[in-house]
Amino acid sequence: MKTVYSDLHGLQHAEAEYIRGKRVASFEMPRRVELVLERVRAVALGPVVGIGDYGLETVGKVHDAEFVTFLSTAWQAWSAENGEIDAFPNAWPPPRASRRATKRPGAELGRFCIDMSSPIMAGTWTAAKAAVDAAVTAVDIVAGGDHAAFALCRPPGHHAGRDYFGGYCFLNNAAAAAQAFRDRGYGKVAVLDIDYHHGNGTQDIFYDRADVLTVSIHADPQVEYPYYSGYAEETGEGAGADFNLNLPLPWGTEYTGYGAALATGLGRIAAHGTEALVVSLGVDTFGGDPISHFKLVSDDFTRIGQAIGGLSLPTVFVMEGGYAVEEIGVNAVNVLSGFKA
Ligand code: SP5
Ligand code: ZN
Repeated sequence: MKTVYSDLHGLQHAEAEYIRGKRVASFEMPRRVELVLERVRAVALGPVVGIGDYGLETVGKVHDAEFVTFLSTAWQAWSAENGEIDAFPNAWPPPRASRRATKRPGAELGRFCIDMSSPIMAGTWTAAKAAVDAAVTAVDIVAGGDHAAFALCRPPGHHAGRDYFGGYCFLNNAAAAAQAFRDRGYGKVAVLDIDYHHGNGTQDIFYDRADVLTVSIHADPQVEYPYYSGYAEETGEGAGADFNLNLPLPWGTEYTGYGAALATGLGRIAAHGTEALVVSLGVDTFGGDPISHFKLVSDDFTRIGQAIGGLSLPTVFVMEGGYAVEEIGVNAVNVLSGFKA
């Protein structure tokens, strides 16, 4: 399996985030994917290739134009006012407030940002765009005849919606991959999100569409980020009714419970008549993850990969979360090795 990688990801290197009132070192860091790359090489998973430049066409199909303009110019506006300091929102629009644009960068951040974990810095846009390009490059590798490919990208993407960013995510790499499959003639596409957190952004982007089925297995949002979505009753709307499946699981979930939910999700993907699959590959379901509460062990990731491989679908894996940095390489690559076996 080919791995798609660009070192432009390193331009996103947040110093800090805010968790429960505390300013702490960012859990999302460049070293995460560097260690996955090391593991890819150590097990000889396959060739490592660079990214193509796909411009803004696919991005524009999964994100609103106003949002894309904001994100690509946010640092320029913020740093002109505040200097070289990581950008966080300083206010959010309350319910029923005006959605109109303001003249202040900190207020503009509040219009598009959903949390205090995702600072914008000088290289954020370049890094986020390179991550999308990695995901779309992986789609082209599969469209070109490979059975599967791995987009080893960061910053992650699945919390980024049509017009918002957060949860360490700025542009939705997996959604761009799913859309790219559609644009290359795959009629029915599915996204399987196995990150510990609900893929709220991916759900948002495809919520009213039947051509891209979204399935997410994640921690119960009543107690876990992103809190305001990921519930089982969210099943899609309009043409997309019944094309979104959320499988929330309790804290403490081990492979017994996880594997059952995975089988349910894979069954739904098969029933969809899926022609191409995008996997949002988060490994923050690992028992040793510092911000999560599932109890998977490293061998469980191999079993997850085997189960996904059982679908025998053209598949693009897109890297998402996973913060047990020392084990992230083994865990992520176990999924890929299990898929191949
Ligand atoms: C891509 C991805 O995995 N994003 C995750 C963003 C999670 N941000 C909120 C983290 C909340 C941590 N909960 C407290 C744990 C403190 N030990
Ligand atoms: Zn996550």
